[in-house]
Parts: sequence; structure tokens; C-alpha cells
Amino acid sequence: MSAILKSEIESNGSSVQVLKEDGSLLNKKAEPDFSKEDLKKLYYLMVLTRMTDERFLRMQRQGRIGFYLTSTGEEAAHIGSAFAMEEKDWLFLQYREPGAALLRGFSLFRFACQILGNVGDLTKGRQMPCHYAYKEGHILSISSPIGTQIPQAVGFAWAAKIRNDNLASLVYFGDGATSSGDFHVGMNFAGVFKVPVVFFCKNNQLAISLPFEKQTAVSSVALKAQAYGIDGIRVDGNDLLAVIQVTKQAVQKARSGGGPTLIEALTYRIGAHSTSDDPRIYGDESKLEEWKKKDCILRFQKYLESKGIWSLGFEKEVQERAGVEVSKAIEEAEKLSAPSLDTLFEDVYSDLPQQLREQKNELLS
Ligand SMILES: Cc1ncc(C[n+]2csc(CCOP(=O)(O)OP(=O)(O)O)c2C)c(N)n1
Repeated sequence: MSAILKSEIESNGSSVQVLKEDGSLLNKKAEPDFSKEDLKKLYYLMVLTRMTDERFLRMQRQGRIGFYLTSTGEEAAHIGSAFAMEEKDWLFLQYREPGAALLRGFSLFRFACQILGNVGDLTKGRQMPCHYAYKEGHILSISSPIGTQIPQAVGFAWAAKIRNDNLASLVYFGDGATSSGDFHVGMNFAGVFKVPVVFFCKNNQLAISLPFEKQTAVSSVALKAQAYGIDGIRVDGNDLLAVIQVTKQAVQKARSGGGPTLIEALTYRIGAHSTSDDPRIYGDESKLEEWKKKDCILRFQKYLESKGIWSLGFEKEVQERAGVEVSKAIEEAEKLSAPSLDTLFEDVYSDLPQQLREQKNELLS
């Protein structure tokens, strides 16, 4: 572990923290020097992300969309880490990081179009809901098979290193993905070739219904880094400021040739795995209640209140603005129709082979 990661941020014994659970500072020296505007922007984005989740989840229950994955409780982990990267860096998402895409300028309208799979969807209705792509914001298309994005992010960073592009990549995955072959492949290669990648595991302690302790024998994901000769660090995933600090240090190290870091952001999955899942069957009710009390938005809100930034009036403004933004995006997106059938045959061949031409004609007739 680098000296900075070890010394400048306090650890609460098991993970790095800047804010205590009541929103007060664990150590004043570790407080980042963010502008009021940045702090407000981060808070708004966290609230907007949660509200988006709530609205899309409701739409699924109303039968207006087929499927959705919420990120409730994990906003600090993914928004904080994305915020720590520079815009030129690429993000490789799993599927539970919508706030990272919104931060990069992916509009709520495009997001709504993607989950509806309509003509406004940049992926033309070909991907599962929540599996978007946003090239302009340097976000690679999301793949469903768990772990796929890990070697992709390593390959990207390796290419950037060879070309002296001074870029880094950040790859998100869950605790379950650390039991995949792709995790091993990516970590091993990155360690050997010291590629400028940040591995960001959101350990929400569940892989669908499987609790963390049943899918790996190790007590912490961060420890897995040792096997690949890279730095591993566990951060409180519900502490936005700690996540930003740790990720910033990891990316600075990556850029300066120090190689990759594995960050484990410890958090908890508050909602279901997806809208096709019912956690009442396997969930741990008392653990859920315990983690709900550690909510990342509430913690950051208390910090902002202590700095004179948050007030009831400010909250009202944020809620209203976010509500209008989400409603408008959904309303506009729902006006659009499905992509036409012939688009199914686009974007692979410049000249359609004979058998596909036949299939296309048959389908259209
Ligand atoms: C290779 C592969 N195996 C199984 C699945 C089915 N699957 C979808 S999500 C998931 C759990 C992933 O858990 P984790 O990596 O912890 O991420 P989380 O959903 O908790 O954010 C599984 C097993 C899959 N998509 N890909």
C-alpha cells in the first residue's frame, strides 16, 4: 500500500473513513478542499440518482418497462469514485453505477430511452435495460456476463500506457465478480505490466442471493490484491469523501507509473438484486436495517449541514429540481417509438451477406 494511502487518511480500524457515521469529521486534516459548488453538485447527483432509481423501479412495477436494477445505498461508492477521475479517463461500468454515467453527462432522457429500448436509445434497443453505452462521456458499453469489463479496462489502460496517452481507466464490479476468472486475468495482467487502472469493487455483500462469506473464503476483497502484487485498500463505501480521496490517490499513483490499485468499497445492497428478484426469500432483515441507518446520502447531508450548506430549504429545492428533471426525461422518452425492425441488421456488415438479406426480407414481409 502506498504511503499516502496509509498515512493521510484515518482508518476506523477496518476501512478508511473521512466522515464518521454521524457526518462529523474523523480527522479534520483529511477533509478535502472542495468548493461549495462541487459539494452541492455531488449532493444533487446522489439525490437525483436515488430518485431516478425509485421512479424507474415504479415504472417497472407498473409494466411500463421490463427490467431495472437499482443502486440504492451505493451512490457514494460509485459517484465518489467517478468524481475522482478526470474526464479524459474511461469508466468501465458493471450495471449498478447510474450516477457515474449521469456525472459524465449521460442525460436522464437517454437513460430513460435506454431502459425503454426505443429510437432514442443510443444502443438501439439491443441491450438489456441498464446496460447503456456513452462514448462521448468515455463510458464503454456495459456487458451482462459478470467480470467481462475487468480485462477490458486493463487492456484499455495497457494501450494507453503503450501510447503514452496519460490516461487511466476505472473499472467497477461487485464482490461476486471477484470470484470470476476475468477478475484473476485482469488483476494478474495489470500487476505484471503495472497498467494505469483502478479496480473498484463495490462490496455490497451480496451476489444476487449469495452472501459474501459464502462465495469467497477471504475476509476482505482488498486482501485479494496481495496475490497479484498490487495495492489493496478497503474504504467505507458509504463515506463519499473517503471514496473520493482514496480513488484520487489511486489514480494519481496509476498515472505516475505506480501501477494499479484494488479499492474495496464496503457497502450494502439496500434493494433487490433486480426487479426479477425477491430478497424477502433470502435476505437478512436485521443486517438490512442496520445498513439503512448508515445511509450514504444522509451522512453527506449531515456533513453539509455542519458546514452551513444544507438546510431544509436547500433540500426542498434539490428534491423539486430532481423531481422535475426525472419526470421530464421520462415524459419525453415515453413519446418515442421502438426502433424499426430493419435496424436489427445494421452496424455489423457494410454489405449484408446473402443469408441475412434473406432473413431481413422475410422479417419485413
Ligand atoms: C458470468 C456470469 N455468471 C452469472 C451471471 C448471473 N449474474 C448476474 S448478476 C450476478 C451477481 C453479481 O454479483 P456482484 O458481482 O456482487 O454484483 P452486484 O449485483 O451485487 O452489484 C450474477 C451471478 C452473469 N451475469 N454472468
